[in-house]
Parts: sequence; structure tokens; C-alpha cells
Amino acid sequence: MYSGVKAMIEAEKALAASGTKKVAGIKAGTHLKKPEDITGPIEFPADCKSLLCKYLTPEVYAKYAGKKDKAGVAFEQMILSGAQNVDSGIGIYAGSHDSYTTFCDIFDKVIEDYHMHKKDAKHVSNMDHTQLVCPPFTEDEASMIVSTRIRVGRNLADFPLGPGISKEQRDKVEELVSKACKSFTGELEGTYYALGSMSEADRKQLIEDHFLFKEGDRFLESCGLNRNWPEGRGIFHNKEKTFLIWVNEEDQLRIISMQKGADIKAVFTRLSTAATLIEKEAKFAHDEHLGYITSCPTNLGTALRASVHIKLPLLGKNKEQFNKIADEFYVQIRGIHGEHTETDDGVFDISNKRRLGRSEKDLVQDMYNGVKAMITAEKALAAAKK
Ligand code: ADP
Ligand code: CIR
Repeated sequence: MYSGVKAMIEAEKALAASGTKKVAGIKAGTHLKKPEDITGPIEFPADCKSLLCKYLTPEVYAKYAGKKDKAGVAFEQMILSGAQNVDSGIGIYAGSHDSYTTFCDIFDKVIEDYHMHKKDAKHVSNMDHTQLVCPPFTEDEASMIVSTRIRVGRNLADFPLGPGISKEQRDKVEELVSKACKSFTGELEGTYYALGSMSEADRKQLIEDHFLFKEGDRFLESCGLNRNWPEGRGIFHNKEKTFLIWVNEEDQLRIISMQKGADIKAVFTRLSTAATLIEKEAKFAHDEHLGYITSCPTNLGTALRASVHIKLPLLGKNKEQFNKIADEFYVQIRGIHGEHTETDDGVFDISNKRRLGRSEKDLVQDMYNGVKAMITAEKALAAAKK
């Protein structure tokens, strides 16, 4: 009896010790190469501003470490981008629609922080272009606007999102989308070009002319979105390149309407017509709470970014005033060569910042209102100079 009890006491003590053993923290940074390198709670640098850093508490980490969503995507895969890139703004990507449910303790917080959209809030869509209030710009105002573009992101309901999709599934998405593109007629009719069979010169030209995505985004690379590049990726566009679809970039579809000049209404009308047509054929990942499902939580809801490239040489130098207007009108300032680029010639990309909890037409309205306010400020600065 004695020996048996003694052995049980030892076993109990060992179990207690293993239960209280502290898991070693892992330093964030580019030395983390793959999801398996995340073997403990992440220690971020003190100045890290990402939402991942803010909400990945040791408790959340402990709850989700080693877990997978229903599509089989590991939690560590979703947080690798922010764990590697400590300059991330967000730092987390979903592997499938289900990630938002399975890992809700962190995604709910990120979504509420970024979009101010609470756990029980509903998202309502409205693409009715006739409800947009955007009186045409005067001639001198319109001449400040180089071009206008509106895109929405979409993912197919029957597939995981980019970080979780297999090569075979991605190729299938390409096949389905490129086939569906053949049914466009009239102004929307066009051709699908696979990235892999495009010449280097054509690819470069399309990027320079703002039509095609770039490759090698380090945030997307880290979350697994660039696997098997360039296979399965491509672009559809009509003859005039006013209607385009990016296939299997950050989202499975990025539906884009764009043209030179300032006619926001025409660009939105084309986009909503095309998106409605595509929706009749395809089943997109969508729910009542989050709207259209995207891998990056910033794009949830409408996945809509409406932008103009606009010349603001004076306001652009007056950063405080520029940022104040941007904040007041919920618009974002980017460089004109895509996200994370800087502007050097006084031309800026101004777009709606919000995506979720507001309808498409409200967000295009945000962009119009913000742009109008910036034009007014630019004109006042020019008049004061005289
Ligand atoms: P997204 O719109 O998908 O967030 P980016 O900011 O990376 O992506 O922009 C993608 C491409 O679209 C870039 O080449 C960018 O210059 C181009 N673009 C964005 N807005 C406009 C616009 N208003 N006019 C012309 N090109 C634009
Ligand atoms: C970050 O966290 O800064 C990057 N993952 C990008 C976030 C912005 N979202 C996006 O471009 N879709």
C-alpha cells in the first residue's frame, strides 16, 4: 500500500508542476519563419502598435495555441504576419470564413477596434448608385482629379480564404472565375489573362498604369497568401480597362471599376452593375454580421475602397491640416502606387477608410465628401498664397 500511495503522490506532484510550468515567450520578428516557430505567447516590442499585439493576451494565446479552424487552418498561420512584421497595423488574417467564429475572442476585438462594429451588430448592403449624392465637380475642381477607382473584394463561399486555400482549390477558383468572365457582354466584355503566361514587359506596364496588383507584399507573404505564385493568379479586363477583376490576389476576386477623370457616379454605377451580375452566378462568402468575408479583417463588410488620385500640392505639404480633414471625413491618404507607398509629386490616393457596418453607397459618399473638403482646403491655400 505504502509504495502505491508514494508513487501516486509523486505522480500528482509531477502533474501539478507541469500544469504550472510557464511556457516560454517567443520574441516577435522576422526570425519567425513558419507557423510552427510560434511555440509560446509572443513578446512584441514595446512600441508595437498592431491590433494583434493589443489583443493577443497570454490567455487568448493559451486558448487558441495549436487549434485549427474548420477548414484546417492553424491559428499560428493567421498570426504569423503580425508576429513577423512588428510594424503591422493589424497583423492577423483569417484562413476561412469559420476563423472568425472559431477564434472569435481575438477577431471580435480586432473588428470592434478597427470598425467600431460590435459583436451583435448587423451589416447591411446597399449598392444603389441612384442614391449617391455627388453633384459633378466644377471644371477647375475636376481638373485636380486624375482618375477614379472603386473596388470590392469577394471570396467564394465554398472555398477557404487565401491563407488556407490549397493549390488545387485556388486553381479551381481561377477556372470558375475566368469561365464566368466569358459571359460578360457590352461594355463589360473582355479577356482573362493568367499571370503566369503574361510577358514581363506587359506585367510591368499593367502595374505602372495602375491596373494590376504587384507581387511580394511581405504581409501577405507571411500569412501564406502568396503560396504558389504566380499560379492561379490573373486579371480579367475589358478593352478600355475600365472594368477589371483581379483573381486570387489578396481576395479571390477584386472587382474593379476605374477611369480617368472625376466621374465618381459613372464609376460606381459600372461597379454595382457588374458586382450584381457576378453575384447572380457566384455564391460569395457572406454573413449578416460581417457582410462579405475577406481574409484581412480591415476589408470585411463591403470590402469596398473608392478612391481618387488627386493633385493636392499645397495641402499635401500641410500634413496637420491634411490629416485632420482625413480623420473628420473618414478617408485615408495613400501614395499613388498602392498601399504602403509614398507620394513625391503632390498627387495622393484618397479613399474611404470604413468598410463594415455601413453600406457601399455610404462609403462612396464618404470618399466624395472627403475629397470635396480637401479640394476646398487646397483652393483656400492657393488663394492665400496670391
Ligand atoms: P486596393 O485598392 O486593392 O486596396 P492598392 O492600394 O494596392 O490596392 O492599389 C492597387 C492599384 O490600384 C495601384 O496600382 C493603385 O495605384 C491603383 N489605384 C488605386 N486607386 C486608383 C485611382 N483612383 N486611380 C488610378 N489607379 C488607382
Ligand atoms: C497590416 O496589418 O498592416 C497589414 N496586414 C495590412 C493591413 C491592411 N489591410 C489590407 O491591406 N488589406
